[in-house]
Amino acid sequence: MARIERIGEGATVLRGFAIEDAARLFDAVCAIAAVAPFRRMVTPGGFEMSVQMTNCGALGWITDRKGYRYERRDPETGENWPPMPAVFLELGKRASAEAGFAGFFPDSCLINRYEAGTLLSLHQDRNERDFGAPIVSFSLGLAAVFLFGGAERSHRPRRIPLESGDVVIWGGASRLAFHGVAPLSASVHPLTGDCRINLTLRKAL
Ligand code: MD3
Ligand code: FE
Repeated sequence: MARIERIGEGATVLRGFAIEDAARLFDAVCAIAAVAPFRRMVTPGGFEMSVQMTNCGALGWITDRKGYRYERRDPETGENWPPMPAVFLELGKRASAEAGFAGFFPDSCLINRYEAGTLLSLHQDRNERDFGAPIVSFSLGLAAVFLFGGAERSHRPRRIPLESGDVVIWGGASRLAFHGVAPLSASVHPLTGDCRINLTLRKAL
């Protein structure tokens, strides 16, 4: 079973929780990306993000010149986002229950793809309606250093290494914490090759 680490109020790492399912998760990501390709989105300020993103589920998170929001359709294809794979839902529910958030029912999954040098600068996830629901994240492939800050941007973040199969549940007082990902180091992983994939299961509505 996974090793449980409490890293903050409401924030729990389940080390290796998804190791046995990592290949199934990655296969599902590849099937989603075949329909809704990874792309670099543009921030409202006009900058292209270094992370490549896609989504599955009833709603998908997007950004463009008009702002950050959830949309039912992929703006690239005009189609609905691909459905949430059963394995995402099942593992997300199990992981959140393990961390003390029973009844989590995600309607959205943002999928991030990092290559060497890709980073995610400090931000809060606040486009969801219900901050009472946690966000559950799955790391696949190359390891990364997660930056876990506080309630204010000025709070210096802690560095938390995340490896393939690690699952983190962010809820309670940590739900609106500032967070990011340090630039990814170049390496190769047997599952994903030269990249890191992160899934975040969310209750957007
Ligand atoms: C802490 N993704 O997609 S997942 C994101 O590794 C995002 O791709 C990172 O931040 C990644 O928005 C980190 C872990 C995560 C997700 C949501 C959080 C940590 C969080 C919300 C509040 C606090
Ligand atoms: Fe985030």
